[in-house]
Amino acid sequence: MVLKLHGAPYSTCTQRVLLVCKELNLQYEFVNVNIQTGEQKDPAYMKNQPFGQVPFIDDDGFILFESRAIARYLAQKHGSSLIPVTDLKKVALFEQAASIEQADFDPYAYGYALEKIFNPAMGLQPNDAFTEQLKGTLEKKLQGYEAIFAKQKYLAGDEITLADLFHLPYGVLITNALKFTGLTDSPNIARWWKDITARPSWQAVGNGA
Ligand SMILES: N[C@@H](CCC(=O)N[C@@H](CS)C(=O)NCC(=O)O)C(=O)O
Repeated sequence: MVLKLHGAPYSTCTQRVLLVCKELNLQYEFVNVNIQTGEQKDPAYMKNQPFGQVPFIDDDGFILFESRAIARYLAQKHGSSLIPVTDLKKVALFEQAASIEQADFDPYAYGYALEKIFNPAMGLQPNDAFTEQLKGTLEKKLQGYEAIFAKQKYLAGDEITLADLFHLPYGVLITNALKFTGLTDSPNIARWWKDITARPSWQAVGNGA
């Protein structure tokens, strides 16, 4: 049975999985979940995603949620070099890179987007002091990225991995919608960012495929 991806096309977490489906050239059926009307909170939906969020996959009856876990599962299942599995040191460097994204990038990029995009869309006022703090912390964290990219092409070494791709949905959102310059104004980060945003997989997802 073809892989089913339950998600919302413009949700960043769904995009993270779509991107990997495109990278791997997978056949999949997209099952649209209307998060505007709260379909993700239906009890039937929550049997598959107990937190009432998108996305989840149904791979021939195997249900999996959490966008990064789905990406890792699909990449490993299809033997992709986007996730190293045999060389212990490469695996460790990949885990380091994946942790950087989740600890040093996502909380601040997501928080910034929440305060300035998602909350205002629901009629909530952004907390300006908190927003500045999130943005400032993200800029500071990116100095660490600049130091890493002065020595290597990608976050886990000289080969691209899922850890790089995981940055795309929120990185592009804050760059485009909030004119955040942290991913484009330092030479080595800018080189990395240009490289990963130009990938055909992201071009397809960013254009709504
Ligand atoms: N850590 C989860 C986060 C999932 C998540 O936050 N999904 C958002 C869309 S990006 C969502 O479903 N929002 C609607 C809601 O929470 O009701 C993942 O990566 O899959």
